[in-house]
Amino acid sequence: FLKNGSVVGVTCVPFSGGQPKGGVDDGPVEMMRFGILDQLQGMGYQIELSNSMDKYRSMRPESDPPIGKMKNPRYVSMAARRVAEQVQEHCSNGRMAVTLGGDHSIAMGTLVGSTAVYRDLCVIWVDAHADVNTPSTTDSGNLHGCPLSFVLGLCSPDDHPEDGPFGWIKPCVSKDRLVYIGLRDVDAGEKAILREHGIKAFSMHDVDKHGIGKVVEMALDHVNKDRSLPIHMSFDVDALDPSVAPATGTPVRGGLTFREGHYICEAVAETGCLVALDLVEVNPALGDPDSLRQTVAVGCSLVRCSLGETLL
Ligand code: 6HN
Ligand code: MN
Ligand code: MN
Ligand code: MN
Repeated sequence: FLKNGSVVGVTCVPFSGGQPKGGVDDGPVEMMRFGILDQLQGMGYQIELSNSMDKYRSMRPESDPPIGKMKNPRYVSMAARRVAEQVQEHCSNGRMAVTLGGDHSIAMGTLVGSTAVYRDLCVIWVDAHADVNTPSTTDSGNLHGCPLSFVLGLCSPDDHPEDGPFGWIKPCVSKDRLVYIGLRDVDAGEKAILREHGIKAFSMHDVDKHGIGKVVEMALDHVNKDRSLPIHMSFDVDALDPSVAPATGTPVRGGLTFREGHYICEAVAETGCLVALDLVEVNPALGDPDSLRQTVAVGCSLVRCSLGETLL
């Protein structure tokens, strides 16, 4: 695995424009306050921190009317574009890119950034949701439910015109290099997309049926048979059961246990192929101080495990 002294490039993205609830923009600062950087240093990593905390808030355009159903399209685009630059910068310098969100719309940026350097990478998306709505299929208009449709190239030209705010996003993730774990709240339009494009997904039903060990093995076999391709894992904390991670904007019952979530991270760490990790949707404003502390703690713990903390 990554040796002592390897560098982790951390990007903090205090951004909430991809969904309506305030507070998720405080996810990164709370994880920092909880000591995530010291913890990673304690594991032997060197930290390179993108100096970005304030930039995202000041980026909000004065006027950002919806485009079709999409809410805050310009703001989401500008933030994601900056994330892309920062992640690309980390990856091109051989750092493991760790991005702390923020809502999940920022993954448009993390994936554009990581794939610019690692063209053959595969994506493991751990989430209660599929986040593959297009600007047409979305019911909510919240762009945190849409990042994958942009990077997979699934949007129609009308939804995603060259001269629109997202024109800078070209297809960069291939359908057969994406796999989901943890799904249990997938919109009808998203189910149609997954079926039509044959995108592999392991739902909570599969986790119950096969157990998490087998599911992760099948997921890795699907996208990374020889365990030789770089991996980008995008971990939405709402993949965990709300009893484990209560402080998040779109909780769904029946999620991953504490151990199942950590097992995924450990198994990915064990491959030695992880090059980019997103940890998103921690919202410290939701729930009582205990839920907040618990959710921030579990977020940090998932990051550490993905970087090998619990491997012997
Ligand atoms: N997330 N499918 C719903 C929507 O609004 O499109 C929920 C999306 C949740 C997104 O949790 O990152
Ligand atoms: Mn989610
Ligand atoms: Mn839904
Ligand atoms: Mn998500």
